[in-house]
Amino acid sequence: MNVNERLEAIKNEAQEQITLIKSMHELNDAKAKFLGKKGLFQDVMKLMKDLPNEERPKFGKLTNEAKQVIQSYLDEQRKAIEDAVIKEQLEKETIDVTLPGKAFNMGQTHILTQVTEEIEDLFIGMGYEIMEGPEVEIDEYNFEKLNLPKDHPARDMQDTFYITEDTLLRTHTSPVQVRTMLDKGGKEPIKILCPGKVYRRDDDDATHSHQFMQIEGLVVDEQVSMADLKGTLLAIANKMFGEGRNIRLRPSYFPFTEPSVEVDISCHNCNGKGCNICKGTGWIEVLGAGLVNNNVLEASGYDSTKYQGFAFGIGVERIAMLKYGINDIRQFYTNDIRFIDQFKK
Ligand code: 2NL
Repeated sequence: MNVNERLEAIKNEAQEQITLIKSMHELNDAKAKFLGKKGLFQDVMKLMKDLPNEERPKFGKLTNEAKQVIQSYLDEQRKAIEDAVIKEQLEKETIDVTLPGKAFNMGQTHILTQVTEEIEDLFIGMGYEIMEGPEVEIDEYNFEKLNLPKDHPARDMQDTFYITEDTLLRTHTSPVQVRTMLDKGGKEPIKILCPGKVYRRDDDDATHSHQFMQIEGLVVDEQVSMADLKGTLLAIANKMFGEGRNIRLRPSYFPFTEPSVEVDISCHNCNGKGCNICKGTGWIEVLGAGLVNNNVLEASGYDSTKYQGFAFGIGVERIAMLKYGINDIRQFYTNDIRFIDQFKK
């Protein structure tokens, strides 16, 4: 075999083998085999000894060209292997967006917040504004301006926590309405809903709490009547206890309304037939309401010969207890996750 044939044979062998290589490790072995110090070219070098002097430069040139060709095979294959690795990695890392996601534990608003927001939604839909105010109030706004002067007997039922002689934890959200009436200066109509935390001196048990949540509503305008109040109460009944509920008004007394009523809703459990929830009566007492007492309107700057109003007060815990069959008001405040998680939407 002459030198040329030998070089051609090595190049062919290199091409054949290198193009089949799949790993860098094998590629390094191939490089050693073809181009290394103890590689195939050693044999070729031996052939050089037998060549006449004048042919040696030509032989050297051919040898170098052959080495370059083999190096280019190695380079190409290295590139091919690297590309294949990247391609495989990309395929492995493809995100299958159709796989189900990891479920994570979502919380939810407290059941009292849920009930409050449901009532807020109803009233926002009827054009009311949601108003909030301070929980630490002055006696004047919590009592005096609501027709509850000092030593009025109805103050007994609303004893509270006093900060000073004249500052106290509010016993209802009515002072928010008083503040609104004062802000409007007795001139503009009012349509507001006032949710919030209220306080009373009480001994806690299954149905009493010294702190609870209330939602009061107030409408003041010219030509407001008991009919407007009744329509509004019926809307609350149907929103909170389902379509088809009826209401019944019984005369009552609140210092801030005249006339005053207790509002019963036809039982959502037995539809009025009588059951253990409505104690056989078919009716459940859920809130108090009335037409705003003239003294209250006047005390906050409204001319009672021109303006009338209606107001109502809802106990949020009571609504939630009836709706969800909760038998102890203290459940709302213990922050027991087993209770709270029952009201996931
Ligand atoms: C109840 C009764 C009621 C009001 C609250 C009110 C507020 C103003 C004027 C007149 Cl500023 N009234 N609020 C009226 C009637 C009843 O709450 O049993 N709540 C749980």
